[in-house]
Amino acid sequence: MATVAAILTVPCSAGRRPKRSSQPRGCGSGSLSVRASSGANTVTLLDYGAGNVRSVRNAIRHLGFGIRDVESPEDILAAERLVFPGVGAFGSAMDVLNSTGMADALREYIQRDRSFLGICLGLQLLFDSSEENGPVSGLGVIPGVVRRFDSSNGLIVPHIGWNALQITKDTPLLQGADGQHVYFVHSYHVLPSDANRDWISSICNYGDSFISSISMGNVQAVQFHPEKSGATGLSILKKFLSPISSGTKVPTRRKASKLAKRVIACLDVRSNDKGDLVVTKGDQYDVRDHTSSKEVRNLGKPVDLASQYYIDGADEVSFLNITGFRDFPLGDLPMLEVLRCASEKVFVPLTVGGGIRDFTDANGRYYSSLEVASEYFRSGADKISIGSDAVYAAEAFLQTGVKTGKSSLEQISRVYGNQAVVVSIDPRRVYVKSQEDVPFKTVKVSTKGPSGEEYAWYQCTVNGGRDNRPIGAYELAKAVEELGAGEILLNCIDCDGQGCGFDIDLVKMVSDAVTIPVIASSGAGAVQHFSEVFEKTNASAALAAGIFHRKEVPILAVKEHLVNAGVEIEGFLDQSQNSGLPTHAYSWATDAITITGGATGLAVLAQSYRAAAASTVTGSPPQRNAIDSVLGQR
Ligand code: 1PR
Repeated sequence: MATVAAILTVPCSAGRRPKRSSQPRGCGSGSLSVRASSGANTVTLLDYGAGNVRSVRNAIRHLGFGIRDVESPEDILAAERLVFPGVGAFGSAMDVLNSTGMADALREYIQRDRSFLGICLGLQLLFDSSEENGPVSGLGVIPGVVRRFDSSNGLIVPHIGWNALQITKDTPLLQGADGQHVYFVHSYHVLPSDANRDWISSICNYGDSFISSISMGNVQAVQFHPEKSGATGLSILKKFLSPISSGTKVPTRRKASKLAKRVIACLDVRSNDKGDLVVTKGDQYDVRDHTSSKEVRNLGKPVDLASQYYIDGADEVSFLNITGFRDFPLGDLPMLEVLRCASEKVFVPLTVGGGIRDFTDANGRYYSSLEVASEYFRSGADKISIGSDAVYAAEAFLQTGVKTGKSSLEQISRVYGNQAVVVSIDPRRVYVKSQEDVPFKTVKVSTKGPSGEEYAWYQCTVNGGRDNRPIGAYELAKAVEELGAGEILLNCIDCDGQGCGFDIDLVKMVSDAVTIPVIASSGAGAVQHFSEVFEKTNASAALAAGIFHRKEVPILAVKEHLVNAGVEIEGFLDQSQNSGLPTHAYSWATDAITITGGATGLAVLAQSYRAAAASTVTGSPPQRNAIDSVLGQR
C-alpha cells in the first residue's frame, strides 16, 4: 500500500506555504522535536479552541480511551494517535494552525505516516485550498479545492443528515460500513479528481459524488461525524482507536444512495411547579393539565428520555427550553447540566433551543446571545435553535433591507457556521377569504376554514405562542435563510399535540420556499403521518414529541413504516438491496449479532425481523434475554 511519505513529493512546507505561516513555537529551523509519547489507551486530541469538540471527547471516553490535549506543536509530533476534529470556518482554522506552528507540525506528522484521524473540517484542511471566505490555502497534503455545494439548482445546503457511504478502497477503518448511513453536516465539500483519486476511501452522493473519506497508510480523515453517527460511527472511531490487523476483503459496491430523511425526537423542557426540570408536552402549546390542579404535565426526566430515544433509533434529539423566553438560560443551570449529561450518552446530534438572546441580569451584567449560545455548545449542543429573537431579526431585516450583522442569528452563524443554527418557527393558521386580504403569502388550504375560507396565512408568534407578530411563516423563513439560518424547525401551534398529522399545506409552502433543510414538526399521531409529510413536501426531517413520550408509537415502528413506504432512512439499507431489512437485522442474517441498543428497541426490532437467522448473540444479559425471547418464537 502506498504511504503518505511516498505520495508527498513536495516537502511538507515548501511551495505551499499559506498566507500567514509562522515558525512552530519551540522548534528551530529543522524538524520539530518529539516529546514523550502517550499511553496505549490515550489518544491525542487537537482542539484549537474554535468550537465545540465535546461530542468527540465524549465518544472517545465512551469507548474507554483517555484524552491528551495538544498544547504545542511538539505534542502533535509526540502523539501515537492523533484525532483532529476541525470545527469552525476553514480560514480561521488555518489562521490558528499557522500562527501556533501547528500547521507545520501536522504536515510533518502526516508525512511521517503517523496514525491520524481528521473529522469534518479536519478532512477539508488537508487539501490545497478552500473557497470558504477565500480562496484560503490549506495544509496542502492532498490535491484538491474545497468548494461550496451548489444550491442554485435547488439542492438543499447545508448537507445535513444521514447519507450512505460508498466504499471505494479497502480500508480497515471502514470495514463493514459500506452502504451504512453516517451523519454529515457541512456546506463545503471536495470532489474526486485524478489528482486525489489514490487518497479516496469512500464517496457519497449529494448533488455530485463528493469525497466522504480519505485513507493513505495510517492517515485517515472523514467528512462525516463518527461521534454523531450512532453505533456505526462509534464502531468506526473504535477501529481507529484500537486497530486490529485483518485481511479485509474488497467490499462489494452497492447502489448509490440518497440523503436519508430524519426522524427527530423532541423534548420540551421546563421547571414544573415543584421546581423540577421535566419533559412536558402541550396541546397547542398549553402544557398544563386540564384538571383543577392545572399542573405542568410531567412526562419524564430529560436525560433518561433523551438516552432512551437514542437507543430506540432517533436520528437526532432536540431539547427546547420552553420558558427560556422569560428565564435566563445561563441562570437555569440544570438545563446546562441536562445537556452535559445527555451528550455523554447520546451519540447522534443534539439540538438545544430556548432563551437565546441578549440579556442583562439582576446585577447589571450583560450577556450577549453569542455567549448564551457558546455556553450551550460548550455543554454539548451540536446545534442551537433560536425562536423569538429570530422573529425580531427577520422583521427588522424586512423593514430596512439591511443586514446589520448584529442579530443573534447572524452573530452565531458567523462564529459557529450556519449549519449549527436552527430557527424555530411557531406559527398559527389564520384563515382568509381571499389571497388579497393580507400582505403575507397565503396557501389554498386542503380543508376549508370554519366559515368556508379557502386560504390561510401562517402568523408567526413569539414567547411560546403568547404574542402574535406581523410576519408570516413564509416571509420569516426566507428572511432567516438570508440572515444565516442553516435549518428551519417548523412547528404549527394548531397541530401541536393533536395527533392529526403535520400541517402539510404549511410544510409544503415553507419547504418549497427555501434551500435550507426544513424539519416538519407538530401533529404526528401515527406512522402514516411521517410518510405523508415526506411524500407530499420537501421536508428533510420530521419531528415528534407526544407519541414518543406516551409510548404510543416506537421510533423503530416509524422507521420500519418509512422504509416500507420507500423512504430512505438511517439504519435501513435501500429496499432493493436487501428486501428492506434494517442493517442490524441484515448483519444478523449473515453474521453474529452485536447488540448496541437497549432491550426494548431490540425486542421490537427482532419482532419485526424474526426471519433473521443469527448464529451468535453478544450483549448484556438483559439484551440477550430480550433477543432470545423474541427469536425463540421463530
Ligand atoms: O423563543 O428562542 O426562547 O425559544 C423557545 C422555544 O420553545 C421555541 O423553539 C418554541 O417552539 C418552544 N416552545 C415555547 N413554548 C412552547 C410550548 O409548547 N408551550 N414548545 C414551546 C414548542 C413545539 C414542538 C413540539 C412539536 C411536536 N413545542 O417542538 O415538540 O409540536 O409535538 P407533537 O408531536 O406532540 O405534536 P425562544
